[in-house]
Amino acid sequence: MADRAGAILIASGPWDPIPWFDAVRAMDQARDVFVWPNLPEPDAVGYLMAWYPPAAALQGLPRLEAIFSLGAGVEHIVFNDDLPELPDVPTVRVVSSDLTRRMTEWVVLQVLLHHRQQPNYLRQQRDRRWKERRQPAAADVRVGIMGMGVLGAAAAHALVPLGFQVAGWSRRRKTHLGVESFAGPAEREAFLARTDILVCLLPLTRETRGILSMPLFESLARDGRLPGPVLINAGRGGLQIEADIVDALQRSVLAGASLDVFEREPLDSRSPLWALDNVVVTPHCAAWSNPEALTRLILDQILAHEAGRPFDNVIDADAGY
Ligand code: NDP
Ligand code: OXD
Repeated sequence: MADRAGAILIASGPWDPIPWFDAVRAMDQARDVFVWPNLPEPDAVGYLMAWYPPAAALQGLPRLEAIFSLGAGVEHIVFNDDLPELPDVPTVRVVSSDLTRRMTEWVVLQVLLHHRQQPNYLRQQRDRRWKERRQPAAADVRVGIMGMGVLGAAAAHALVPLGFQVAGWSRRRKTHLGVESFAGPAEREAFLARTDILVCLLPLTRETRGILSMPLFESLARDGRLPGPVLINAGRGGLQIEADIVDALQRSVLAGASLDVFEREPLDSRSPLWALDNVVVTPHCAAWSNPEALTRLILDQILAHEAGRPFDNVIDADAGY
């Protein structure tokens, strides 16, 4: 490590940096690790571990070699107006079986919850009311996943064996067993028109911002076996227009929603979403970034890079994900 700047700087924005610091320390005692803003040797920093990093943390790092996002999403780095021009180094995102399994759990939970009409049964239970509802088979319900990357594909592979008709929409066509693939803007309407439960696992980019809006909700299938279309979003809050979601739920354009992400987080206590029937609100916890699991991956990548191998999971800066 003598001729290279091998130290790590952790700039974890709103997240507590200590579990990340402790994880690096436990796994690599030889490496210097600093926690922003405590940076005695900027010249020594080769790697930045970042989550909503403050602007100053990206400046004055002359020997930086890579930025590691502490989550799968990277819009907090690439589309963050508060940041200066990014250093010309690779930005690496999280691809981790730990994070992927957590997201799969959340998606399957929300799909089943709406499919089995659990919000209605919970309301009935509160009212001590015994009423069986007509229950379609999973085989009669069409799930559509927007974003068929690491997380979307894993969710699709978990939903297929449950019997759902699963399709995915992405920029490029995919070949996943049992999953119909729709690609690009030209096939978006056909994808929506066959979808009863829409799961959104898109990244937030210039193209996807605000995509979950009234015109899209109105394009979802109206001939399904459930009481109406359902929206499930764990991608990013910037993908959704919350006023449209509220309006769509109130006018039965949507029959239900599960939202893990919001235009502004934390969700304002005055938001009508908290109190709407058939809406499940979770606090951006669908897939927690586990410091031990993710630090192991980051350190493995750093060691591979220092041995002359390329980084994995480098984002495409032009596409923004
Ligand atoms: P990937 O980069 O692996 O996948 C992104 C997918 O979106 C790809 O299939 C890509 O298409 C598709 N896509 C991107 N832009 C478009 C577009 N304009 N039109 C159609 N499809 C598009 O990301 P991940 O699966 O790892 O993560 C997805 C997102 O999930 C993250 O960016 C993050 O925002 C969110 N997330 C949320 C968490 C939470 O706790 N709520 C936790 C972790 C992630 P193609 O395959 O053709 O490139
Ligand atoms: C992520 C997140 O992007 O936690 O990983 O939102």
